[in-house]
Amino acid sequence: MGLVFTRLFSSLFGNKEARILVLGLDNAGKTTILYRLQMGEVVSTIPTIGFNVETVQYNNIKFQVWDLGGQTSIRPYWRCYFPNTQAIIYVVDSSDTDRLVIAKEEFHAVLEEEELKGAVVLIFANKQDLPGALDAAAVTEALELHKIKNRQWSIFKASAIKGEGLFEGLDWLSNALKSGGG
Ligand code: G3D
Ligand code: MG
Repeated sequence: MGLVFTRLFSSLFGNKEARILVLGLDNAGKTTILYRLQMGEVVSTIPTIGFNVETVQYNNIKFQVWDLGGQTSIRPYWRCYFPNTQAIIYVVDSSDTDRLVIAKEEFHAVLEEEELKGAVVLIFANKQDLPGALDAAAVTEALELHKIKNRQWSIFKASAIKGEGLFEGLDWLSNALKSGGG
């Protein structure tokens, strides 16, 4: 996966600083995906403001990960991480049907952020290996993805544990970014 990643992303953005946010509820599989991609060292920071951000720097591209759905009081601090964000990778636990409503609300709240309005969105319907996991169509419906306006988005089923679907999603993302989104 490391080499694949290099092939897809090394030519993007030129030397411009770029950011890709990897977001979702806790336990969705974000950290697992980050390690799966083997882009480099994952640096975990706990800023004084109290939420954990994992960062992987890949050339000029910064991948940053944190959990949504916690205390609302820390939300304003998320905005420090919004400038220069070209893409959002939103990760959903497709088997956690109880929390899909929260996952939907958090997702749409993020999309409303002014500084993220140009960002391309890739959604991973993760944990497809688990029994009872909703398929991509059902996750699309649950997240109300049809409400997304004026941006490029796509959803891919994935199993971060098995390493399935990640390439397909990232391939789409790199093409979307090349074609001018983000
Ligand atoms: P987060 O970073 O979004 O909070 P993690 O989520 O990457 O820490 O993953 C949470 C748990 O889900 C982990 O299990 C991890 O192994 C598991 N997980 C991640 N992706 C998949 C997947 O595709 N399929 C399955 N079956 N499990 C997955 P543990 O037990 O380590 O807490
Ligand atoms: Mg994590």
